[in-house]
Amino acid sequence: MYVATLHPLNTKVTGLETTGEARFSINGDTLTIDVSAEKLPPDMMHLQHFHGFKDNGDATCPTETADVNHDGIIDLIETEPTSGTTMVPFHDDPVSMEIVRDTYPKASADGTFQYKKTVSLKDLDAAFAKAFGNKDLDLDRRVVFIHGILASTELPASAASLGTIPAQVTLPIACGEIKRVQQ
Ligand SMILES: [Cu+2]
Repeated sequence: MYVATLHPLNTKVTGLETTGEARFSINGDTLTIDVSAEKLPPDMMHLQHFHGFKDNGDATCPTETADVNHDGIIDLIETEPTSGTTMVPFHDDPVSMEIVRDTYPKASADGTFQYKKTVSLKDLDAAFAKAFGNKDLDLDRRVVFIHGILASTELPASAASLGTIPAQVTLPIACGEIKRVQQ
């Protein structure tokens, strides 16, 4: 069993103290991913993934110092030095490894969501190895991010994102380091 306690990020932008917990339970060949979160920007879909380093360095959550352009925002690109890159998505089909997909969890009107997905660990390991060349997920060296603020939220042009995806979609709003725990 692995657990990440999710702490808020970019609270000045969201006006919210987004928190949550991600749990990873391994039972034989199955991996069950549970994420619960609250105080999210409501009524919208939130991207969520684990991020990490291809070379298996230890990913950590960004702090205020990650805001290297001093625009008051820790954008997705600014998380890369501490947290690595986007690795495995938590939507309807994590094994697909597709990052752009419209089946991530949607926060309810009260700003919460519950996500639960069980996948074949063998299939996920194989997809992960194909994408990143690692044979093991190495969960305890990864971090979980929840992303996304309301599309109507104004951001400075300096808030960077991936490709053509609006920065509102990828802005990190919660992060947690995954730790191994005894069952
Ligand atoms: Cu992510």
